[in-house]
Amino acid sequence: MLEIWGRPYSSNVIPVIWTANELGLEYTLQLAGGSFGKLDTDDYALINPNRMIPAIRDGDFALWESLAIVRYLCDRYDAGGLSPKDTQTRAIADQWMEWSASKAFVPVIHLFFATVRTQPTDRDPYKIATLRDEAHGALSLLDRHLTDRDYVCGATFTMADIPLGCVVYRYFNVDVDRPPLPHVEAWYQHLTERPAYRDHVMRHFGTTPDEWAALEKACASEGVN
Ligand SMILES: N[C@@H](CCC(=O)N[C@@H](CS)C(=O)NCC(=O)O)C(=O)O
Repeated sequence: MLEIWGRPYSSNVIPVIWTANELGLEYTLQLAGGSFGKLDTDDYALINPNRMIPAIRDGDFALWESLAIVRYLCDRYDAGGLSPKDTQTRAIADQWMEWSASKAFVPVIHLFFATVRTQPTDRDPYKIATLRDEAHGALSLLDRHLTDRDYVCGATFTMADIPLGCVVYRYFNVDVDRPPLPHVEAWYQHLTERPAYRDHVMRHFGTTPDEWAALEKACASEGVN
């Protein structure tokens, strides 16, 4: 059976868990990283020598790097569906997945840490506004792209929507004022209709250290560890 190693609240693990559920795959979640540890073990180094999450094991095959895992799962289990068959459509999917990691993820994750993971008394309004502007600037490009298409690759949902869908959930759910992004908002509404997105991406972040610790502990009921 497929094994996914990681924590279900971790930003790079969420796309992998969403993909597996979108594909209807059976898997076991092996809780690792953060308070679950295990990354320093010799056994884990055989799965991911970077000692980071996520990683998967599919039979004898091990793979790390979240977006490589998303591509692998879609290629192996839904070629021609979530993984577009047409070479140029596939290239466009790859382009936006790379762009998600290089341009959109970075300001949004920093904005997330500057808000959700920083106690209100320690938050820096200038830093938050700067990160919000950077995130908005990046996502404006996606907004223009989505002007005349429902999903990133066109009329249907593909793997290209997955990393960006995770980024956008965080952006839309941190406590900041946001300028409008009408086409991204419409696309996000489509994503919220997908059960796997609702169950595995639209999760409460935990806003205090205690709440966060409780969420981490609750993960144990979702995994085999
Ligand atoms: N580029 C890598 C980044 C992996 C990464 O940064 N993982 C973080 C969690 S999001 C990690 O392993 N941190 C150590 C930990 O959680 O204990 C990927 O996309 O898989």
